Amino acid sequence: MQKPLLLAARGGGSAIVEAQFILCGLDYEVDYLEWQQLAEPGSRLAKYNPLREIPTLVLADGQVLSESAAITLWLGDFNALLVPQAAESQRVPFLRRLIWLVSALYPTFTFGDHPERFVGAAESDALRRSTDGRRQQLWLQWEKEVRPEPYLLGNRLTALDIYLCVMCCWRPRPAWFASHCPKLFTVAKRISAIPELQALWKRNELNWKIKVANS
Ligand SMILES: N[C@@H](CCC(=O)N[C@@H](CS)C(=O)NCC(=O)O)C(=O)O
Repeated sequence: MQKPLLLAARGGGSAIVEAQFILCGLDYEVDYLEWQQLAEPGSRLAKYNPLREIPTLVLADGQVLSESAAITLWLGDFNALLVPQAAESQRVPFLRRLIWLVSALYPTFTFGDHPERFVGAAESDALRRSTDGRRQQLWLQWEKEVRPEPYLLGNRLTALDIYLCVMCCWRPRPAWFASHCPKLFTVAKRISAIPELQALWKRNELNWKIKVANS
């Protein structure tokens, strides 16, 4: 059977999906695009996803699955390792937080990374600043609720831990998490140390950022 193809960019949200494939032991191929290629209308990403966002997964039968949460739930249909199933007590908090991550937190990057798509040049800096500030508030909200025992949902490693670990490397960066969200940061560090993920962090240049915050 043909393997699913993951369209990716180094250090981006595709690492959240790639880490899940690796931990679940599922076969896949990955195609890393350069960041500047993502916006190009003629890129190989645009062919599959008109939003031109990664992660975008091309399934063996040719169907396209974009959106990290959709991919996460789809993977959970094959392998329950990282996705609590209906009978598990973690199912509800998992779904709630997964959708919160992609509908409340991820969009702060959508608006802040490309403010020119949403506002005029004069407002661009303000939009980036306000979305950066909003994101910090959201992380602080989660920090209040979380008990890292040892993972975000207790003793059950889930895809939420992977999201956190990758997103911790993005603005406001690991040093901020270490000082403002120590519980979240503890979990991120724990995930960053998983042996099977070391090569992935390296090719995504995500590992050293965690180490810098540690030193
Ligand atoms: N809702 C999407 C968000 C994906 C997303 O924003 N990806 C970013 C990289 S981390 C991207 O592709 N940015 C390129 C662009 O917007 O031009 C998901 O959860 O997968």
